Amino acid sequence: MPDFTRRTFLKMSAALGAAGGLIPLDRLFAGTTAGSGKGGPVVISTWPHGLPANDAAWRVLSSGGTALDAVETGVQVPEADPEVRSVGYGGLPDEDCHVTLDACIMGPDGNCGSTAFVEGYMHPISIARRVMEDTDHVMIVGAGAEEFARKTGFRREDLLTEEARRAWMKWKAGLGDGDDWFPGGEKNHDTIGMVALDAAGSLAGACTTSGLAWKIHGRIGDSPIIGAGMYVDNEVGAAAATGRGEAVIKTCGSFLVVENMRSGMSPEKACRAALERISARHGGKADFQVGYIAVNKKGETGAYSLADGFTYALARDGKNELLTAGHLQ
Ligand code: SD4
Repeated sequence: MPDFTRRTFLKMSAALGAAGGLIPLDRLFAGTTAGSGKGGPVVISTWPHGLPANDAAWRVLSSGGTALDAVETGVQVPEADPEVRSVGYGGLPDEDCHVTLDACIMGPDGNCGSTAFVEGYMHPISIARRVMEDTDHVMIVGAGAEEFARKTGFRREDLLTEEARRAWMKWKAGLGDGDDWFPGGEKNHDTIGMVALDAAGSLAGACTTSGLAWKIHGRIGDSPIIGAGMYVDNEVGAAAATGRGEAVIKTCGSFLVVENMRSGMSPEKACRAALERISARHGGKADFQVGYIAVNKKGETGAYSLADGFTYALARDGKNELLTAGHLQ
């Protein structure tokens, strides 16, 4: 199981080259069966950090790997990137200055694993995968998850960067941003959710986050909750969420998106309809952001958000592009 360190991240970044750390996808796609605009392989993930994550996922898919390996490998990139302040290493801490991480993963066979409120391990997504594959449980959290990670060979490390500590001190002193869910999605909440369809037609998904900055110690969002932060049904499609986790949990967000696709909606319509559910509960004036991404069994993709400003990365057909989702409000 890959275990990235800051050093391997930096090496990987160097290997990826200058322009935003991206290998041109025409090279990555060379010799693969991609190219139809539909069907696999395809990878979709949230926010601009989805671009390098998609590149890593694509390398797995284009060498014949599975969607499950692709999404785990893909989301490890922002987990290891200290510049991404909402995922893994460098993530902003909670109100007591603890970096606590949440993640989940799900494969085409319907098996899934999850971990939450974990400190000191850079790759909660890989802990979640171990929970899925090495136990008959779905979710292991907190101190128990840290012990599980230690016993299964993960290395403990300090995830609080100097930059994140300084941001926390500023917030603590009342000079920083509040713990708002900024509608534009620019500030304190940029979970990576990723869903993929491989060349064999199998779906998988992963979601990993440090959650809301300055959250109450012990708070867990939607990201590690199967059916909320992410969901896969290999007969139908897969979806993942970003934004205000509480609103996503209350509506079983990713599950709802997949169920909407089951009833015949396109991925984009399915995302939009799930957001309408949230919006209606807030009188059409939700003052926070939620975004969904989705892929169906045919490889069609879509995304939508409550507020303006949700971007997502889509890799297929020789391109890895950052797109802006349509929005409800
Ligand atoms: C959470 N949904 O912890 C996560 C945060 C997030 O984009 O998505 N940020 O509620």
